Amino acid sequence: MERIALITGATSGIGQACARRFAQGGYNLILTARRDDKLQEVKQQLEKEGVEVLTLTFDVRDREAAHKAFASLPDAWKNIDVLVNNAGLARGLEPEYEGDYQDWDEMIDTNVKGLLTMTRLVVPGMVQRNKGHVVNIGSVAGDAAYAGGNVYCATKAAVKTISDGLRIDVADSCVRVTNVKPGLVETNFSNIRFHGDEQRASHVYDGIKPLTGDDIADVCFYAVSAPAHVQIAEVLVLATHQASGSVVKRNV
Ligand code: NDP
Ligand code: 8X3
Repeated sequence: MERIALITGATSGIGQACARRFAQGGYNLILTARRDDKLQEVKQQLEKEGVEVLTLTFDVRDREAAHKAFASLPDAWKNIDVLVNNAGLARGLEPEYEGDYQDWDEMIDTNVKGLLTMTRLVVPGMVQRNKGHVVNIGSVAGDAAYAGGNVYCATKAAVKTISDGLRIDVADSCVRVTNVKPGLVETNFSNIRFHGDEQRASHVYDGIKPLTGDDIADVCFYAVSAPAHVQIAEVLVLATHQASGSVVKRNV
């Protein structure tokens, strides 16, 4: 069996780009997300390129479904070399004191608790085999809050701390942990953030050339491909005219 990468949120954006990049790099793939039709499209496309792809359709917020999906893997596919914890989202940009409870729950349950569930499922095998790499998709949003970012920023700050904690807990093994922190990446992210308001979403990238999912996938693959003694702990990746979560120079 070739090396195996499990990528969550592989139906769109950064996760789908990671699927393509790891496929090019010779990995077989376990791809997960909620939308089965999209997962099958991605699988069919990659299989044309000679990669073996297994899909698991579940919501990372549903811990029981995640456990069942993982348990359903054939034994050979349980030896996961790379876990890309990518599934995640932002909802809204309201001031914290006007935030929507449902939006908050969705972000915390997906970005924090979903990521933890996948870590809890996959990493024991990595530690046992003394081999593996966890790539957590954090964000520049986790470095400092920006206006209206409140809870989303907090979830990404949690991803940083969770990554740091895991790195400590696996330091006596050969398992490595990388927190990749992108800035503005043009994906479906802003459509989801603004509940399908495409007009509002498109303005997020006005006057700036944003990053692409492929840019982030390249960074994830680079971190995983580093020599075994090199642990790229954290990478902040910004578009050239973005300086931080709240400083973006447009129409430069
Ligand atoms: P997209 O909306 O394009 O992709 C999000 C992916 O996550 C989809 O495949 C979606 O699949 C999956 N997903 C969302 N919720 C769940 C869930 N509950 N269970 C399973 N899968 C889920 O956004 P991006 O590619 O931009 O986002 C990917 C990650 O990158 C997120 O963690 C995001 O916070 C982070 N990020 C994004 C940045 C950006 O500017 N775009 C910048 C920094 C970080 P499905 O709907 O089929 O379940
Ligand atoms: C996504 C980047 O700046 O929209 O994490 O929060 S940002």
